[in-house]
Amino acid sequence: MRMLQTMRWFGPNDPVSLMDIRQAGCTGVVTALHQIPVGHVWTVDAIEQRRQLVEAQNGRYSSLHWAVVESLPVHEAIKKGLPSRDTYIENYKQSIRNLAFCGIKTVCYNFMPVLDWSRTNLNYVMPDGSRALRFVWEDFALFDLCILKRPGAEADYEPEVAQSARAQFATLSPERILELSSIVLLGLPGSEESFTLETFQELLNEYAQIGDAELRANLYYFIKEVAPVAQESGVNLCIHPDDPPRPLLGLPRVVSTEADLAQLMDACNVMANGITFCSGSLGIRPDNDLPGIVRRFGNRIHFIHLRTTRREEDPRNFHEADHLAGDVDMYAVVKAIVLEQQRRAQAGVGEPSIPMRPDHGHQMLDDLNKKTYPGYSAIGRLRGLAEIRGLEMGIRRSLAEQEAGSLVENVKVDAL
Ligand code: DNO
Repeated sequence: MRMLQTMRWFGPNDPVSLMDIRQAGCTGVVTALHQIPVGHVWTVDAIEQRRQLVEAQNGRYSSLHWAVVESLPVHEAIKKGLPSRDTYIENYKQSIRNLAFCGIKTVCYNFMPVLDWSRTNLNYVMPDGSRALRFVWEDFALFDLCILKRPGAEADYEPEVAQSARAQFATLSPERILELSSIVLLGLPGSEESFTLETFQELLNEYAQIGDAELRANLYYFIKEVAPVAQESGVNLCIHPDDPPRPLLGLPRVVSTEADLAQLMDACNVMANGITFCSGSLGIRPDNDLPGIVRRFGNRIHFIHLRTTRREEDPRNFHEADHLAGDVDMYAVVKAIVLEQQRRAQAGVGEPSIPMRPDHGHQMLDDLNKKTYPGYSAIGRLRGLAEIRGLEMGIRRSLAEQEAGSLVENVKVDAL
């Protein structure tokens, strides 16, 4: 009754193959129909085609199955609460029903306006020569103030940060300016497209009237519509937290803290309204108590991303650390997950084998010479998964031994 080990696969164009994922020790695959434009219905045909690709059996190799959709993206009209949102919500419901029909029952999504995750460096060199993803607040300020030149950006940065970003900008080569812009403007994970500065600014402008309260209301409106349909279809929805978990570029972010998660869970009190517990994103904030979140939201956690970052001297900066060597206490997190799984097994309610993927990994060894999706090279994730697998096994065994030990103790006491 271990966690279900999975890896993300971006589809047939992913340089990491299904065979690689199988040999990493996974049985589950996490994928999405990235080719379908956001907001369109995922038809049964399209889902089936992907499922067959993932689950194709040739009799010789161990089988894989499509365990989780990541992501079924939410159309911007829904996030903005536009009148057209109801049509997109109906489409979303239909995609959920179609996925359920094809036997795919776990669906991850996020509610970050315009952007998905944000970084400023995709090639940060670690002391061992491997490469990691990094976020530097001042570089982000530089992009915002000097490259994008977003109206009103000034107000979002301390004067020292703004000043030093400007000074640094003056020294940047055109190549680095281009590089930084393309990193921030990278489109959705799995897509080859990215925004231009102009289209990006237009998209930001559309949020001018949408603050924290409006975005929250739009999220709760959405979940109240879709979660009952998911519940009825036997599908578990699970929201991915914001990454990084704080407002950026003047855009609100409403899934960053435990209080945000609690409010969302309360907005529609059904099991299908669940959480993707991403230790990497939530763990960027020191005020998020990760094992506590697992304990408190236990039965609503339908999918797990395990990864950790390390905060730097300026705690707004971070880089992605080795899976067991960052700010997240991975031992405490995995222990809380194991206990939640045991609770489910004993209660006979919920799926004890929660799907988990090692989120991101360093680009290392042979992968340093390959072009892969940022964060999604094979070997770094394989390393992360192997470490987590060992940690999980150690925790299970020691819990079982403790329990057996206390049983023996009880027998001794009873015999006295
Ligand atoms: C980054 C991922 C996110 C995640 C989406 C889920 O690598 O963790 O892009 O897939 O936010 O909707």
